[in-house]
Amino acid sequence: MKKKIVGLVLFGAAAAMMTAGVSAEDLIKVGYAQVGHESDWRTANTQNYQDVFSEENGYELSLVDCDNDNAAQIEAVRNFKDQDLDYIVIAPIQSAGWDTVLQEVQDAGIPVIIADREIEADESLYDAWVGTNTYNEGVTAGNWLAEQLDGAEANILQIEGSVGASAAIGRTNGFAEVMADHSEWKLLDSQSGDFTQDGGQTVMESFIKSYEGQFNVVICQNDNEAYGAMDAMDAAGITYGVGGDVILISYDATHDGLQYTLDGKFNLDVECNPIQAEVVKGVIEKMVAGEEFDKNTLVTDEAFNAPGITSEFATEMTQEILDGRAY
Ligand code: GZL
Ligand code: ZN
Repeated sequence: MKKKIVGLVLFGAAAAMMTAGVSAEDLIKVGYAQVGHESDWRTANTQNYQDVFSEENGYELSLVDCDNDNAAQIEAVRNFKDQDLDYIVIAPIQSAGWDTVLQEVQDAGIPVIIADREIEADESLYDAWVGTNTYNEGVTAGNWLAEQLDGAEANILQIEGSVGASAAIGRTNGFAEVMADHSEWKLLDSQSGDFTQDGGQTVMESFIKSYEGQFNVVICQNDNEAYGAMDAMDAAGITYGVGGDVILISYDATHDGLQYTLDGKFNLDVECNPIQAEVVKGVIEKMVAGEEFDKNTLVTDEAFNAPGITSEFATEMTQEILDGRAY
């Protein structure tokens, strides 16, 4: 009889725990050193992490917005280590400079997942990577342009992302690989707009001063830069998009970017999918369970071009696609 009662009492306590949700100390503590708040892409990525790594899902998320400041990001990771969090996720502002702090974290026995972008550190210094292939995104943009120009000349201006960011390096190098096959293309200039709308506008204004009337292609390495470039071209009376004098290519395919693509203001928007937190959570769950997990998981992308354009490298944008997007 006694055993039964004890059983009931224990069961009751466990049930109470369950209904009250897991207790604070049972939450899995995840640190996320986020790039910053430079773009709509980043906002969508941050919201996605906050939705997925919630207390209801059993997590305590410490998200630090590192404001595009590399030193602040390294410090945030060091602080995560000192707080002895369970897992550390890093979306690296810069590709370089990670070896020392990653070694410290590894010595402290905390698993590290590199997310979104890439780093130049040896892969033995982190446990997993979840992100997109921005080199391929650049190749896609190049292949689409070659297909559409079909041998016609291109005088190209490029607004790059943040200096030293793998997303900028990848897109620049991927596009350059295709450009190398086209002697009829000329890259007039390529400067960083730091993935921001102000940066895109400032760089485009300076480009217009130097190259007005000489360019027929503008490539912006994210949608927010493209919004700035559009403002600068509007102010200078330069037409762009379908039927315009300038082909406008962007990256990210955020909601507003795809709206501009649907409207024919963007000729092409190459997707870079920010909805990555579920994949990262899947890796952490395997780590928690002591199960095998993939070292590298690619989050797939596609590309969208304006209606009326057929392409082997991009999907024709429609209202249905826009309405069905997660971000
Ligand atoms: C790409 C991501 C880039 C986006 C920008 O993976 O890191 O950073 O393209 C964002 O919009 O600022
Ligand atoms: Zn060619």
